[in-house]
Amino acid sequence: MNGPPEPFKIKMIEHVNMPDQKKRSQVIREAGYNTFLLKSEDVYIDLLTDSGTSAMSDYQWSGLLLGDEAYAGSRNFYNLERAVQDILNYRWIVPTHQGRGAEHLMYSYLVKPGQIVPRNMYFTTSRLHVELPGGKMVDAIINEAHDPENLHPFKGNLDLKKLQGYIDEYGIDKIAFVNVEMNVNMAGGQPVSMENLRKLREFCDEYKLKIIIDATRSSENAFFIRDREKGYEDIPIVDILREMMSYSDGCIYSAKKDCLVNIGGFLATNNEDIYEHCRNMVVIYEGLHTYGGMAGRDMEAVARGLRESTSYAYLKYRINQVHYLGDLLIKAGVPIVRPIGGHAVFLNALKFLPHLTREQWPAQTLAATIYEDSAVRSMERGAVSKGRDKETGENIFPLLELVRLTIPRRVYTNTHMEYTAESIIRLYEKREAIPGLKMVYEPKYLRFFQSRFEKIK
Ligand code: P70
Repeated sequence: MNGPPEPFKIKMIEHVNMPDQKKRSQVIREAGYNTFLLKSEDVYIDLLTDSGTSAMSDYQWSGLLLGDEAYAGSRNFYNLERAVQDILNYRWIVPTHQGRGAEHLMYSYLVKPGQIVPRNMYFTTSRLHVELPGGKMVDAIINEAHDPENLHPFKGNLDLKKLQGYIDEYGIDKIAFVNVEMNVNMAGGQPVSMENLRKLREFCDEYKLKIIIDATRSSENAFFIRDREKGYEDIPIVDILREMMSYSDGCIYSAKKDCLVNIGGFLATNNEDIYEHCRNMVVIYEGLHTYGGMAGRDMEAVARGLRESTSYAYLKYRINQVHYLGDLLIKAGVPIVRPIGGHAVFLNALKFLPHLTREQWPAQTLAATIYEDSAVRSMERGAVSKGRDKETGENIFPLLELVRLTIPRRVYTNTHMEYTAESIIRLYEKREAIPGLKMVYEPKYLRFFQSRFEKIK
């Protein structure tokens, strides 16, 4: 058997379409070879993202009917507050419509113009919310994370020597805070170890630096700590999460991932100043501090989902499914990021399509080609996502030029994984015949969402 069986059964299904070859070629051309611009009804298996795409449990769905839609003081807010206190061990929470709402409130308070924010690899929205108040995000992840084949078990770890280097170079006053992402998305879903968090806390205490966690995929990170780190083998996921968060001054959380909901987010902290400021700001940008852009029913689903995400049986099944897909590809020799991460399998497009130049956008090309072959939708995570250098205006070509096959939680079966793997293996066998793309439209912000391409003849 391929890992543990699902710790649930299916109660309701959603029909999906399988467009034929002619239709697939037509719609991907019309979408400017950008998978973000495809209509969902033209997608058979949607691996664009694990964000907001999970299947909720009957316990979560039933919670929706208990939504208290009062403008102020909804009971569901207090349920969410209690869940965050119990599981993440923070005293105060400010709800937001989704993760970037929390990033906006937290980072616009903590970042002053000219300051830098070291982080274990950038994330697109996080970097933008550091830049908008005049800051700059700088990379502080260990070098192993930039090598798709390095098998380090905690490739999300921060490099304290790099942090020291930034302090020496910029001066301590120029560091706004240290940002730690759990199960680092852009590195391939790679975890941070507890030992690294502990050492980081000691390091930051010496300099009185704040640590803010991007806790978006923290339950999955906790699973890897239990599975890979000595001394945590038998520790409940909740206890691991509480310890992880105890090394921080606060977190932002996109509930659309590990909390198993379609919409929602929050920030949480034990720092009274951060709480006071964000609770003030939330009413300007999101909504009253007891709903922050979410309906009461959404907050209930987040509260219940956060609790469900701490089930070890669920996490084991979840991460095992991601690894099932990755292992099928490894067996066929397809180049992917290793170790296989928590939420997605990342194809190494530079190795998959070595005949393309970086300006022919190998990852964008591969994502479009996979759709054309099988109606499986994936996402570019390379130079198009990385964008341009703010000072020079030139394209930045990161070492990682990847296609992300992101697995929604509790949605697809292993047969769907096999179908996906077969398409990619088929393409790998005829990879030399795959032509590149040229960019014909580029928006100013977060260009990967809306840029358009044409096939190079
Ligand atoms: C994804 C999504 C969202 C995200 C995240 C981390 C580590 C914050 C957020 C923002 C959605 C996405 C966003 C931008 C580009 C592509 C995809 N990640 N921190 O698919 O949260 O979306 O709720 O505002 O991964 O990885 P939210």
